[in-house]
This record gives sequence, C-alpha cells and structure tokens, in this order.
Amino acid sequence: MAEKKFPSGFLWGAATASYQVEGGIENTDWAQAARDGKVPPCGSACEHYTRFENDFDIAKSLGHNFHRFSVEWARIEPEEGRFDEREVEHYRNVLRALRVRGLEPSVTMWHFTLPLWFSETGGFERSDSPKIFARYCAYVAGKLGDQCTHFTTINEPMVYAGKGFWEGLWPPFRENILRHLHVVSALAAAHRAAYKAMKKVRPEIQVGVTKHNIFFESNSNPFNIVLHVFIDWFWNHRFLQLIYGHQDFIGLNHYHHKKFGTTPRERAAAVRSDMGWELHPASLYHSLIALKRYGLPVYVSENGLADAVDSRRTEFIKNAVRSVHRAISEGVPVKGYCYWSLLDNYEWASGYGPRFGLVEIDYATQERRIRKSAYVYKQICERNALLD
Ligand code: IFM
Repeated sequence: MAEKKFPSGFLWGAATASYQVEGGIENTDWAQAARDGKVPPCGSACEHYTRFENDFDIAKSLGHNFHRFSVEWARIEPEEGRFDEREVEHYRNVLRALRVRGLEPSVTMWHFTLPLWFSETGGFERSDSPKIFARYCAYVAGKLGDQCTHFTTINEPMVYAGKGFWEGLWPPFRENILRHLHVVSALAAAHRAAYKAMKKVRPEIQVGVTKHNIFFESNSNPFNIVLHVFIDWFWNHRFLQLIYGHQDFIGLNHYHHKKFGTTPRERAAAVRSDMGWELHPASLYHSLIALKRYGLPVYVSENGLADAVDSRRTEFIKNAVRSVHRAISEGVPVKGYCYWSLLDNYEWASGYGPRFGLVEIDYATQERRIRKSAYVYKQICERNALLD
C-alpha cells in the first residue's frame, strides 16, 4: 500500500453553517419565507446553539483539527446598527470551545440568511449594502479576531445570487437576470468593502470568500466548447476577478461536475448522491488546479455528499483526498480540507431530507450517531495521510 502523505500542519475538519444547525433563529429572510409557506421550516435544527460543546467533542474524537462555522448576522445585529453583545459572547464561547479541543477555527460572516431588517429594506439591492455589510464584518472581526485568524466574508455568492435572483427558488424569490447581475456586483463590492474594513480593525487576520466552483468540461463539439469556456468563466472565475486583490486565500466549496455534450451511456453510468448530483472522482482535483492561476493559498472549505445510508461516503472522501493530494503535488497550495458537513442539517429548500453529515442526527431525539465513513476520515486526519 502506498501512503499519500500531506504537508505537516495540513488542516482536516468539517464545516457547518449557523442557520442550518443552530436552531431557534426566527428573525431572518429564510424564517419569514418559512412562515409564508415558501420553504420548509427550520425550527430547532440540530440544537447546535446549545449542544456545540458536545458536537466539538465528537469532532475532536474523529481526529479533526479544523472547523469551519458561520456566525448568524441576525443574532449579532438584530436591528440595523444595534449589535448584541450577548450573541458576540456566545460566539466567543464557541471559539474557546474549539480552541481548547485543538480545533483551528474558520469563521464565515454570512452564510445565505439575512437579518429581516436588512432583507425587508432591500438586502443587497440597497445602494448602501456594501457599507452595511462592511460595518457588520468589521464589528465581528474586532470582537472575534483575537481568537480566530481565518475569516470568510460571503459564502457562495454565485449560489446566493443564482437561487435568489435568477431561479427564484430562495429568498427573495426573484427571476430576473438583470437583478442577478446587479446583485453579483453588489456582493463583490460588499466583499471588497468588508475586506478593507476587517483588515483595518485587525491587520493580522486572513480574509477570503468561500467560492462554489463547478468542474465544467465538454465533448469536442465547437458549440459545447464555447459554452463550457464561457460558463466556466461566468460561474467560476468572474466573482474572483471582481474581488481581485481583496483576498488572502480562496475557500473552495466543491460539489458538481457538468459536461456539455454527454452521451446517454455516460449519463446512465454516472454515480449520484441522494441529491441526484453526479459524483465525479476527480472533479475536486480539476477545480483545485483551476485556482492555481490566483497564486493564493486554497482551503477546501466544503466538499461532501448527501448519502443517508452511508454507502458512498467512504469512497467519496477517499477520492476527494486523492484529488487534494494530487493538486498539492502539482503546485496548488492547498492548506486544509473541510468535509460538508459535521452534522446532518437543514438543506435549505430541500429541508431535512438530505443527509450530508459525518454524524447522523435523529431530529426527534437530537441523538448523534457517528457514521462509519467518519471513522475512515478519522484515520486520514490522524495519520495526515491516506493509505491507498
Ligand atoms: O448545505 C449547503 C451549504 O449551505 C452551502 N454549500 C452547499 C451545501 C450543500 O448543498
């Protein structure tokens, strides 16, 4: 058996996001959409808000030394310009709980859910949204930056703008391509403003975004080649170009492969997750290689699959680790890998059906059950290597 060894100090862990796991968040656009019957209710989720220490005990027992989570904007700034010190203290406790367990934290400032006061006054369509977002991010960086050096501002800007303003499936349920383009620009401006404001308060911290990138390819049909090249630029690179010079690292969230011009045989042979997403063994490798051009450290900030019976997760994780190892050996400075997710959680418009967790949640009892694949990942984390 050959050993695929990782650089010393490589970070291994899992990610969560506040709204998807904490429970009890009612003052957001998503909670309002649930009250309006447009998306499934989130309710108490995994009760991670009160059970985080127990959950971090599990992460530590699984060999993790890294954990990505998000702070909930609506908790911290429940009214415009009013910040809640008690919620800041809560997240300081979360950071302490990670640190005492030897888990390096990575904090995301905003992961899809907007405070109601912000969404009801126009959200990122407001002309002053970059200023408002930067004020919030600078405040959080000031309060948490002594306990965390690794921050991302925006989670998956293209997904937020695509689902909310193009497909009309997520709040604010718009289907308008011009609005979509406007919001992508506004998000880039918000990130740039936040980056500068955070670095002013805490020059020592590292700030980036988490970018959802897809591995696109095509058959040899010229039309498909042009389509593939254009969509690759539009989805994967445009936002990163808009924030050029305003990021210390890139967080890569990776889930998808899309080939333009597949044959019926290829479609039939594809292995899929419970979400119907194709599981391409080397797609993470290709997505990492595509980030080499930016010359920045890269963290795989999310990568995972929905697999309720845990029959594909082990192979998925091994393939992902092979991809990261290969990308590093070809010069991509990958510094860490976060599986999505530590826990089963609220999967947005799909509710609680999909099961992404290394740890299964029984939502009736809040019992945590560690899946078998989590132990395979544990071996990789503890050895800092894959025995292949
Ligand atoms: O659950 C989401 C997460 O909030 C953002 N990235 C993709 C995950 C799976 O869909």
